[in-house]
Amino acid sequence: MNFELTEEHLAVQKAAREFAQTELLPGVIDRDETQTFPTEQVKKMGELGFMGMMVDQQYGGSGMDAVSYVLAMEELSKIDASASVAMSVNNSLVCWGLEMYGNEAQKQKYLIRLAKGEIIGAFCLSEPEAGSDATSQQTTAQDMGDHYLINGTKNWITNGSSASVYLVIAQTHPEKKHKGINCLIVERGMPGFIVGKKENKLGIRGSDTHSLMFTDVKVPKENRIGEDGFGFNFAMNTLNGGRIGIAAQALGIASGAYELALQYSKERKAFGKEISRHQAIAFKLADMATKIEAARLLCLQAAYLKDAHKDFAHASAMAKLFASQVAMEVTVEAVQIHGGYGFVKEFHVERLMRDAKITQIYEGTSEIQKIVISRGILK
Ligand code: COS
Repeated sequence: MNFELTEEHLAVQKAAREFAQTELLPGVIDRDETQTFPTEQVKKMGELGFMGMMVDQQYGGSGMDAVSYVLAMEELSKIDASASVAMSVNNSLVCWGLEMYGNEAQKQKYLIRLAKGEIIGAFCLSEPEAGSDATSQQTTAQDMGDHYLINGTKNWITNGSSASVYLVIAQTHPEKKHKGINCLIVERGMPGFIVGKKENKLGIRGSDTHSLMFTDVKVPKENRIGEDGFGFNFAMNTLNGGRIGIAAQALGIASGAYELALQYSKERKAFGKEISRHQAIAFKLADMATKIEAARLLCLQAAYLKDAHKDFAHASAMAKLFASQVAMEVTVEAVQIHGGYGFVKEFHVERLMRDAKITQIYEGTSEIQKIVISRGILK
């Protein structure tokens, strides 16, 4: 067993760390306050190859492994989880799904530009009444011969208004239940497709989360991914990889908060010495560091299994379950270590605490991860 990162991994980590400091940190508090999508920053992330990290170079990607992806996600999420969720969705839900299951024409038409970050994508599974219970899709894709007609509403869609390409999951054959679901590639601007209201959120406020409405949206059959009825399996397989991205995001939020708390505790004095030299604080730091290291190992293990083409569904669910819990625990402690300063925006930790919560909810709640893990154990 080798725990060493390669030179290439270290270079990706360093590049992501520098990018986060120079490009994401300036303005991050303001973007959170004003709910502003980091448009320019995401464009630069595309130019640096962060938007299609694992996509083969022939399709415009960086051709890197999932371990590199985890390292980059951690570094970017330490500073700006709104930018990193745009990256995560584009990389693991949209690009990976298209590269793995799309046909050559779909890859040429959509994947190349998505992987280069020239455009970004969205993944549309959740509905007003189908979040965790994802097989209960109410959005329909009626088979009209050479095209489908999509009708319905999607909710909580990350990159909702900034995306150009949307992977929409919809029911074609209700009698076949989840075996009748399809995934269709929908383009922004197709008649009948409306981007609905933007959600005013607790955290990741720079990320644009929208509902989407579809009324008789005509989508050519060539935009279906895979065979008729493959859509639900497509969504599940894609989410397994997405969960590695969100686990790494949670890890980054935790380690970002921890680094700020560590620094603060070495500067702030109380009762005649730095607070880090009080055991009450030192023990908190010890607990935080240990949990973060455990979360990191779970994230890297899930990425390693994916890179080795082994089954990673169980490992990615464990990584997401644990890392998101660590993100909540560590950010709360980081605020506590900062005392009153932790409660104000300038010190960043209150934002990280707010951002942490969503990692226990999206791309499968913690309860869903426990379903995936327990089914794996018991099968
Ligand atoms: N990986 C791959 N395939 C999976 C899977 C996973 N983690 N979980 C379920 N599947 C497959 C099953 O193998 C089954 O396919 P087949 O019939 O071809 O064998 C199909 O999906 C349906 O599974 P199941 O019968 O277990 O359906 P259930 O409704 O009991 O449970 C869960 C499915 C709860 C696991 C699923 O609905 C889920 O993951 N929900 C959360 C969705 C989510 O993450 N939403 C967030 C929105 S995206 S931001």
